[in-house]
Amino acid sequence: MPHKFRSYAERAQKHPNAAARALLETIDRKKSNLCVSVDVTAKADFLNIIDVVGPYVCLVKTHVDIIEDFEPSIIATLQDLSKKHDFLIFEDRKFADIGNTVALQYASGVHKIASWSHITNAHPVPGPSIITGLASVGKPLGRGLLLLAEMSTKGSLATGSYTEEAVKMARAHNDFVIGFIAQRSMNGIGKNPDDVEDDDDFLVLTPGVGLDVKGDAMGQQYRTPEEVLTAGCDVIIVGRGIYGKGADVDIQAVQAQAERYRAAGWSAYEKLLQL
Ligand code: S5P
Repeated sequence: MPHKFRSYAERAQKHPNAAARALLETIDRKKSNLCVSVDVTAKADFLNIIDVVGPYVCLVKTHVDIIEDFEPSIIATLQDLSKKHDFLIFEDRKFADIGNTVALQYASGVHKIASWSHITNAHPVPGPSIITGLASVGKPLGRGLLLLAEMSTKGSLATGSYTEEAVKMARAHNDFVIGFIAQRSMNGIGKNPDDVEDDDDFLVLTPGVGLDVKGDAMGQQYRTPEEVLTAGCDVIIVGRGIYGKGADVDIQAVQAQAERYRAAGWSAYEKLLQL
């Protein structure tokens, strides 16, 4: 049986994973299901954007490996901003290797992702050992993992039985896997709808969200916040729709767009609550 629509607050009370609970509580407290993806290459732009969007988001998504002038103090500042504005951090690392290697990539190197990123993600392509590897580092730290069960891009291979197997892998490791990068609700997928009560509570974080354009020149596809919330997604991930496409970042425009997307995501949620 599919779930009736549940509020973020209700889900927060019951969720067994600390990172998932923290995210659901933050969403409820800030009335924001918006995650801003800060895909810029200069340290100054990265930190300025985060400071300005901070009040409007539940989560900041990073690709720290694209920052040209990366230095460890960036992480300390990011953590200060996370406390100042009350948001969680999601390094979009998309791990995809054997367990031993991903454990090293997660814990070590220049970025030491596990030490500061509340949530990270992985491709399920290697099978369950990728979860075991990442959990060996992340679980003791109270982190949460998302599996990429679907992608937003044209021609994505993550469909059908691949998606279904990803959900089964997550269900078997739901002490560490808190949900998915996907385009719709993943609850109940791969279960027999006739004989199983659906007790899944996976978070679905959804990229490919834009209010003004339908895609880019490199295969990205956008839907509106209302479309993705209606499809059963929980968090909208927005990048260029908020920080723009040009080389120069217009910080006032960034703030206006963050507020616009927060309002759109939240009103889509409130509509569903009232159904
Ligand atoms: O299927 C996906 C998965 C991810 S995590 N499609 C995506 O676009 N992403 C990420 O979301 C991508 O790496 C980028 O950081 C962000 C979308 O950015 P935008 O500028 O297109 O909104």
